[in-house]
Amino acid sequence: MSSTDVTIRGGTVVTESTQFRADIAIRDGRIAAIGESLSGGAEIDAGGLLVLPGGVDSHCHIEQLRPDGTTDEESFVTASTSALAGGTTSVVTFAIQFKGQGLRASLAEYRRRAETAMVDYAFHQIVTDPTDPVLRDDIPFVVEAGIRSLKVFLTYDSLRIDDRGFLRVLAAARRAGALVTVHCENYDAIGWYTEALLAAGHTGPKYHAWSRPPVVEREATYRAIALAELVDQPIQIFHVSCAEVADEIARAQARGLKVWAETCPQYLVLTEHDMDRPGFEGAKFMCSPPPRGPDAAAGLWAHISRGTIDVISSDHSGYSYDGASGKRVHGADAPFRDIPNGVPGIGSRLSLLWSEGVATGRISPSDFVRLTAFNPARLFGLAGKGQIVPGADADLVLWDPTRRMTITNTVLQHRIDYTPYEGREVTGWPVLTLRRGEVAMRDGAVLAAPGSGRFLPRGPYDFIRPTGRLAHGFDAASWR
Ligand code: DUC
Ligand code: ZN
Ligand code: ZN
Repeated sequence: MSSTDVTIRGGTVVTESTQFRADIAIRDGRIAAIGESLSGGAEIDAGGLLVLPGGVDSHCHIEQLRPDGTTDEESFVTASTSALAGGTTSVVTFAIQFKGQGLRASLAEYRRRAETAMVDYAFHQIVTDPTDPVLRDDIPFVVEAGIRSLKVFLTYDSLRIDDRGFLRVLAAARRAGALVTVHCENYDAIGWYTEALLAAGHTGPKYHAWSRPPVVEREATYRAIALAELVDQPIQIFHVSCAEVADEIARAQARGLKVWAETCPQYLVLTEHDMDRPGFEGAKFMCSPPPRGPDAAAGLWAHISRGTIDVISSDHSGYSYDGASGKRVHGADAPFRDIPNGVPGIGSRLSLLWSEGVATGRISPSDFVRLTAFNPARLFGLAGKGQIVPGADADLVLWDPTRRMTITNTVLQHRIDYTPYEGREVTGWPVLTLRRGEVAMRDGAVLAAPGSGRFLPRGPYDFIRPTGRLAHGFDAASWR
């Protein structure tokens, strides 16, 4: 009698380093065996398909709390639905600190909300107000609770911290043992430039890109790296939009600093010209940093190939186009400064990257697995995720590399009322998603039950260990 629950038969397994024909046996939600002629349990025919690790989206904003008590429009149920439909089985999303408050209450509320998720989930803790009690008590508390990454913003009025605050967060992260992720744009430069643009009557969505050109992101990236070096704290630079920024990161990596980088499909397939569509339509493509000029994608692909960029996440941050709290919250003709930033992308991430990356020959299937599942899982300490090895969680996607699809908002199944990729043809599509051995999506039908996702508490892991390199050997971080 077999104790196998599910066998996937006849597929081509793609891992972060190789691909080979094999069957996969699953028991108790985990991969039990990989080999030839396996059988037992429910058998799933993967003939002609690739078997990939379920996608790990390490940067997506889901049901994020807002200071007025409301949340982002995308709920844990709708975001999970879109994720599973698109082949993603785990996410890292954001618990936020509101200025003037600590971390614990909003984390508790966020954990409660996440209980409806159908994907497995972890959190980054956003720190906006690094007071003494937050640094001394709350950061160690959230790290102990399994949140091993912090996020800081170097811009946005309600979120930004200044350089002193950033240094204090870096030091607290090092003491507690957490990675720090950074949104790098220069707050004062954007504010100054924005005032000048508005005064000149340049108010439409396209001027969003003008208000924060690459130099603004490059300067903040350089500064983030330099301050992290001073503290000897590992960091990940989020949403790198162009080669000028990636160049800074490559220089730091070449010097042996623990700096990793992420980009997102919007920087590979959209351009700033998308924000120049008639009327208010350009608002659909507004995110920060903004999509850049037509040559930017080629520069990013070069850095992906060189290994500067480790992760491709969605930065899913949906604001609907027509909804009351979406892109038009300040009116249908609001100046760019008042239009919420963010584009939806949790469900389109994998198909866009396969189509633009693998189908075009820019990257291999194993590169794809590394960028979308293996690396995000390793860099954020998600044990058991992003790998096809015995003992790993049986999060698997049966992927049809030849399937041609037209992306529409309906196909993506998120709550946001648009996708910036509407009408785009892609090659490569997920046909079945298994989450911990359960069929969570088959042919676009999402079958997972709300609440079936699990919280992924994270312990200490290698990437967050400092290098031990300190100027003059003096460790300011240990003095708070
Ligand atoms: N930029 C962010 O920093 N977060 C969410 C969306 C965006 O565009
Ligand atoms: Zn950001
Ligand atoms: Zn983000």
